[in-house]
Amino acid sequence: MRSIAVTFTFAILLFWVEPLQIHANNSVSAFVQNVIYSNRIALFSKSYCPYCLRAKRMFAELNEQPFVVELDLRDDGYQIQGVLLDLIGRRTVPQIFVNGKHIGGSDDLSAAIQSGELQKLLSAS
Ligand SMILES: N[C@@H](CCC(=O)N[C@@H](CS)C(=O)NCC(=O)O)C(=O)O
Repeated sequence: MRSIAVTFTFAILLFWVEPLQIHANNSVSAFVQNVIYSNRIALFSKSYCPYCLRAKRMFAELNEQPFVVELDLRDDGYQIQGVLLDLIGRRTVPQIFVNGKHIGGSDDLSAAIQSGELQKLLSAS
């Protein structure tokens, strides 16, 4: 009798909690997609991260203002990092997108500036 009650409670919890989590993940995923595709430059960052500061400095030197999402300053920062992992296979910050195209982290940004690829992508908008 007790095991039936436990199974029943577990089933109720599963049916309740699972859709709530899927809903939360969907809205975080929609937020990430919106940030990437609605901004010329999107920068997923952590406020204390030296690589992120470096990326911000590189954009400042180019007189460009990225749209910055500071993951450590948001309640859903960990989930955003999970969505980014699914999307691009990377968990580190910064992650930079220009006109919807994934550039990568701070080292990749530096390489894209050196090669002229970044300026090419920026001039598309
Ligand atoms: N080579 C990478 C290094 C990035 C990196 O190591 N970032 C650290 C923060 S400074 C990180 O994401 N650590 C894992 C985490 O914060 O979850 C780059 O140039 O972007």
